[in-house]
Amino acid sequence: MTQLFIPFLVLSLFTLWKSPLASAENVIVSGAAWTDTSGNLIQAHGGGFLKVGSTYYWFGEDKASNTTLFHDVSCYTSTDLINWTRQNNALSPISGTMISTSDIVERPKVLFNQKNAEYVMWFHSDTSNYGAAMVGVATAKSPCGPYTYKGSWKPLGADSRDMSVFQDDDAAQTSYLLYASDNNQDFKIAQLDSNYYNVTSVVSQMNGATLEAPGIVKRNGVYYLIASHTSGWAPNPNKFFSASDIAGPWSSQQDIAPEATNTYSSQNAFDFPLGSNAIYMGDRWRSDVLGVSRYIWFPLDLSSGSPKIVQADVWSLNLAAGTYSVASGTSYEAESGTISGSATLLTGSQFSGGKAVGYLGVGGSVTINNVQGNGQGQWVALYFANGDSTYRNTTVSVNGGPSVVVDQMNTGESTVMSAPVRLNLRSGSNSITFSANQNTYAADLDKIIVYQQG
Ligand SMILES: *[C@@H]1O[C@H](CO)[C@@H](O)[C@H](O)[C@H]1NC(C)=O
Ligand SMILES: *[C@@H]1O[C@H](CO)[C@@H](O)[C@H](O)[C@H]1NC(C)=O
Ligand SMILES: *[C@@H]1O[C@H](CO)[C@@H](O)[C@H](O)[C@H]1NC(C)=O
Ligand SMILES: *[C@@H]1O[C@H](CO)[C@@H](O)[C@H](O)[C@H]1NC(C)=O
Ligand SMILES: [Ca+2]
Repeated sequence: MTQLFIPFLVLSLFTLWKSPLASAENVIVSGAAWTDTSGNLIQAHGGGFLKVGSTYYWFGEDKASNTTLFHDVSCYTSTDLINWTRQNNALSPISGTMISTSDIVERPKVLFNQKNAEYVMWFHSDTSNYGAAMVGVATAKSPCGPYTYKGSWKPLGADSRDMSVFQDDDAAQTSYLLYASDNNQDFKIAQLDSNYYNVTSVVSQMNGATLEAPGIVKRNGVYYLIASHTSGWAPNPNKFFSASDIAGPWSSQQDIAPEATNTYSSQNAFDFPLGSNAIYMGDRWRSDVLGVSRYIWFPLDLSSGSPKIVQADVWSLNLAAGTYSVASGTSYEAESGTISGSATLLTGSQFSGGKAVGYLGVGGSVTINNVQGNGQGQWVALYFANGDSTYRNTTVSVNGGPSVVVDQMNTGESTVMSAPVRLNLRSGSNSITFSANQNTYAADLDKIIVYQQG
């Protein structure tokens, strides 16, 4: 007994000692539940980002209430873009105004106005049925504020729904409002006045473009406009346009990711410069439970002159060098596992190895054996296809232990995409079982990729 007891005690102490470190992240894992340094889900949807000195600020919609109605604009700080600490709310509801708890405040973006040494927040300001189509502006003397609300209006008298702002790199730091106008039909770029309090004139207009969720990143003298089309909360293939002048002419639209992935099931929120490249920062909205919508961040590779998302399950940043690094892992095919119950081998060219396992759940499961672990907690990406129009989910059990549930977004039947789960694999061989004891069907499992990082 003593021989058994001591290793157990050592293991428990190790686990206890290990757990605070496990919550400190070094890597970006899109689609995981991102928590702040207090362990709470990060509530900063439709985000805006700003760097002040060596601190990064993330402003966004607090959707903890799961509704579209205005709760707060949150403010988080970080020195590494990975560990985020929640600060005071930057903007809170004011009853009797256009930013009450029965109104809409979305896509908050903040600019620093050098002339007035003032932070200016712009946001989509609307009524609950999105009928007002306005922008709102608020100002503060420090990045997180709290901000003083100045008002909401239709820029130059026209609609403005999904929007962002862009600050140019000229001496005057000329800035612009980018917005879906005229009932989301025309996309406009309007110059801001020198205070950043209002727009002065439209400098570029793309009629009938039906764009929303815009962002501009400028690299090497070229402006890249990234935006989605309009499909409500559902993702669509986001596009880019380029121009050597912000007034255009803009190139015709091109893809930033394979069309079938619908931008890896996300919508653009912000495009952050990183060296000669950028970071695509998007939202994977869950319209049914908005507060658990996930953040999808990927490197946006600009080396070819055409921004392309680099799909990376696990990746890291070197901010000082302005570079990123994509982790590689070890793949295990689902079809090589032990299939039981109603689970069935599927054949299809979309699958790695031409095969996947379907009918997981409702008595069907697959166990992937001999999965090498490092005993330190690590990320595992599940690659699957879900042909439904809604989410599925799968249970995951390691070495016969308790199951965790992983959400599986709709991908389309012929498109395989991944969702991450952090598993405690023991050092050496492990068996991982998918969908045992689950009374609904999971997505079709193609393979898993096991990463060393946790
Ligand atoms: C996040 O913070 C933890 C704890 O301070 C640290 O170990 C980790 O390296 C940080 N991540 C990055 C990317 O700096
Ligand atoms: C929002 O939905 C999530 C997921 O279902 C749930 O955990 C959370 O409690 C909900 N929040 C509120 C305020 O109901
Ligand atoms: C913004 O500017 C327009 C004219 O360009 C003006 O009509 C409008 O009143 C201004 N709005 C605010 C809030 O200053
Ligand atoms: C899993 O998905 C099914 C629908 O396929 C749903 O009924 C169930 O609530 C989901 N379970 C969890 C834990 O999300
Ligand atoms: Ca496969």
